[in-house]
Amino acid sequence: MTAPMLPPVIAALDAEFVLHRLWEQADPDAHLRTIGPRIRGLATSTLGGRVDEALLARLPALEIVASFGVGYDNVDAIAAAARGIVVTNTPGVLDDEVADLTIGLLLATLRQIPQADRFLREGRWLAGNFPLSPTLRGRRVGILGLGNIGKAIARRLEAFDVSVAYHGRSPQPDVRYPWHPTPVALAAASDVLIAIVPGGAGTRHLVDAQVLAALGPNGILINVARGSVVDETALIAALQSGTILAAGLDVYADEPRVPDALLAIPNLVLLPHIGSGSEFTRAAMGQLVVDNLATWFSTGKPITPVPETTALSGLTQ
Ligand code: NAP
Ligand code: 8YV
Repeated sequence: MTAPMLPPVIAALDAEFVLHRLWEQADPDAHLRTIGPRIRGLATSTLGGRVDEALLARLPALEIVASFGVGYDNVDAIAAAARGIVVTNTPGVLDDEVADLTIGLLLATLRQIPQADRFLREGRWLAGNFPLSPTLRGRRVGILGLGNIGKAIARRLEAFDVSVAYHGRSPQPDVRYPWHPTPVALAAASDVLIAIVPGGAGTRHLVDAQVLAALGPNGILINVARGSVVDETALIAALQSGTILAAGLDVYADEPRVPDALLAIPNLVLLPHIGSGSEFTRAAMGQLVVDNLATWFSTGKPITPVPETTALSGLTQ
């Protein structure tokens, strides 16, 4: 295990396997030199550093990388596949939690809920009412990445009586929301843009200055995907200049470091990557890490292999 996971996950893996805790080693590099050739399974997360070709080369007996989180941009899954190593993630068990948080972040951004809380605590209500806020009423919402979580967000938005459209690399035949062929086209047709695509090279800066300009001066950006998906410099400029109205962020380019320029912007709600961060959902994600490892070593079939390594796992998805 590269970084600490929840105590029940550690206990479950301890019970079934010989668990090496890399983060507890005074010299992790020297420890890897000693135990690396014997390691058959790796439990990791975004906190555990990148699982790349260099690390995989030090683990010649590795069969499986079980990553905590549905996004697995922390793992070079193509390099793993080339070495015959299965990679698993934790899809499905966090969709509702992340979708709930996204709606909360959207409403907090529009109705300025954190700003209103600060206003009251600072005693400013005594001097006059909190200013009127923007509204969700009448807004068109564009979802960038209509996957499992994007669909859970869309279902919730229907109850708020707003229209939904989406962009992905191709239209989904069984989806009735309108599809737009580019992020710019989706932004131009939206007053709220919600990013919930995977991170990595394929989606780097998908939301750039051009997309923000298309979203326009009444536009709201919500990013619950990965920091790499949004050009942070362009976003700072867009918020400072009024190119867009406001934003809500759960993810950043260089977590947990958040640029001072973002911290100084008032029309911005900032969360510390808590999309899936309830005890209930993190426990379910941890259990799926355990189950993937246990099932792999008992049956040779993981539960949730990522697409890049599905062919290795004897499963079709
Ligand atoms: P998913 O079911 O695989 O959906 C991903 C969607 O993104 C798909 O609909 C896919 O559509 C689209 N997509 C992929 N590459 C794209 C590209 N280059 N351009 C446009 N669209 C693209 O994944 P999910 O479970 O919904 O999770 C999505 C992501 O959310 C995760 O990978 C993670 O980064 C992020 N996440 C964040 C948190 C948080 O705490 N903030 C929590 C969970 C997940 P097409 O294949 O049609 O393009
Ligand atoms: C995780 C996430 O908490 O699942 C994801 O992709 O971003 C979060 O749910 C994070 O990956 C923890 O490592």
